[in-house]
Amino acid sequence: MQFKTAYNVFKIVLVVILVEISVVNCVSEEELFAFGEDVDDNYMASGDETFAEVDLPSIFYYLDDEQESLVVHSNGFVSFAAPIPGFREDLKIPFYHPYIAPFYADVDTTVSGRVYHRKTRDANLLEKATTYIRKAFPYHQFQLEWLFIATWSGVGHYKGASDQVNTFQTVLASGGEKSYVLILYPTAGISWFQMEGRHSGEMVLAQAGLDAGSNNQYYLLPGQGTPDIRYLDR
Ligand SMILES: [Ca+2]
Repeated sequence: MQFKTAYNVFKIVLVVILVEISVVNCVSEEELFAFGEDVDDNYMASGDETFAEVDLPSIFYYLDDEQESLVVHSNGFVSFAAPIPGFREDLKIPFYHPYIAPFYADVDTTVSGRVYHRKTRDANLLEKATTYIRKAFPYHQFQLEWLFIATWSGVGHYKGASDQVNTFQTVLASGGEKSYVLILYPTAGISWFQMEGRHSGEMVLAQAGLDAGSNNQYYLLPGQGTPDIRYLDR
C-alpha cells in the first residue's frame, strides 16, 4: 500500500500522518521552527558523514511501528533503524529502511553548514506545529506533547562544496498515539540538487521521501531523484 495524497498541489510544508499526506502553504525562513545555538539546539560536528543517535521522549508511532529512538544523518535524513553512516549513491528510495528523507544527498558540512536537532515541549512551538497540522487536517483531534526538530542549515555537499547551500527542516510531532511529520523547505532553501558520485564519478541526484521500511509503504516527494527536486522550495 502506498501513501494517499490528500492534495495534488505540491508546495512547501508537508504534513504526514500514517498514510495521509497533505501539502500546505509556503514558508519563509522565519516560518521554520526556531533552530541554532540561540535555542540550545544540539548540533553535529562538521563533517561529511556524521550522524547522531537520539532517544525520543516517548514512543513515536511511525506508520506500522513504534519508535523509541532515531538517528539523524548529515546526509539529509532521519532513520529509525541502524545508522547508514556513509552516503550510498546506489541507494534509491525506497530502500526499505524506516526513514524520513527531506533531502537524501551527499551532504558535507566540512566547509559550510550545520545540522541541528533537539527535543522540545515548548508551548509556543507545539502551538506552531498544531497550526500547520490543522491547516492540513482540519478535522483531526489531537493534542501535541513534544516535537523533535532536525534542521539542515546552509549545508553544502561532498566534497566540501560551499558555493551553493541548502536549508530544510523536518519536525516529528507527537501527541500520544497521534503522530505527524512536517517537512519544511523555506523559499530558496534548495540551491543544489546533485553532486558528483564519489565512486561512480557520475552526477547523483538528490532524493526525498518517506518509507515505513516494510509492507511496501513509502511516499516519494514530487520531483525527487530528478532535477525537478530543485522545486521543493517553491
Ligand atoms: Ca556526506
